[in-house]
Amino acid sequence: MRTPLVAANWKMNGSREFAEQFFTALDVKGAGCTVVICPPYPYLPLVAEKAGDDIAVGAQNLSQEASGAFTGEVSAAMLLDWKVDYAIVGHSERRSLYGEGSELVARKFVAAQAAGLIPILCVGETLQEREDGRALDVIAAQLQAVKDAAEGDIWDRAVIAYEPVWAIGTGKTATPEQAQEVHRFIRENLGESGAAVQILYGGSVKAANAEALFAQADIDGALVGGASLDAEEFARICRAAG
Ligand code: G2H
Repeated sequence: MRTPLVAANWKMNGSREFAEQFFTALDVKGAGCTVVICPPYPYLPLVAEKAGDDIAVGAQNLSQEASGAFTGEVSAAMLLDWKVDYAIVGHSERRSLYGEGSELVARKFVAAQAAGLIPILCVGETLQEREDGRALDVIAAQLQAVKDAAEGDIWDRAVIAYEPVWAIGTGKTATPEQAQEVHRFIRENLGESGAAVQILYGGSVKAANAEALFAQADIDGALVGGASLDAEEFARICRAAG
């Protein structure tokens, strides 16, 4: 039995005032799922304070390095100092806009786990890759990079988010059946560990489409971008998952 999980990815949005108002408006009591808020780095302390014990905090990225001369980077240990539990790694915006390849993403995954954070590993294909019939091969390769870099039972302390690149921030959501097909594939790809891993769907999730997505057998929740900036809408998505 997997606990549903809904994570808010604020991306580079928000302000101190926004974060304060968000928590005033957010009511996820009794939602029946794990709720994670991933704000931009500067708001992590404020979000950690506001989140209290019932809501978890995540970072949107982290360094693969532990410490040293890496200007502008933030390590896993620093995130732990701020009561951060989760870290998104390999979001498609990091892959496409900041040149993060699967090997680097795998190093970030390892760094997160080594420090005690739970990585939320994002995988997903572009529209071209889907149209070429290569979606599942691309996702298998993204997973393989992590398997090659990490040792031991890595999937019992990890979350996976399937985010088809063509559905991110575009308003186009994968149909529940399209998403389910990929989620099932990911679970099977992980072998015995697959049954227990939380696999989230991401890509234009909103309250209006959440229920149909969560009704699928292998969809355990969502990584929510745009709709997570509205506390009431986000709470509705959390309740649909629970
Ligand atoms: C995908 C998602 C959250 P959105 O990037 O990671 O964003 O819901 O805006 O498509």
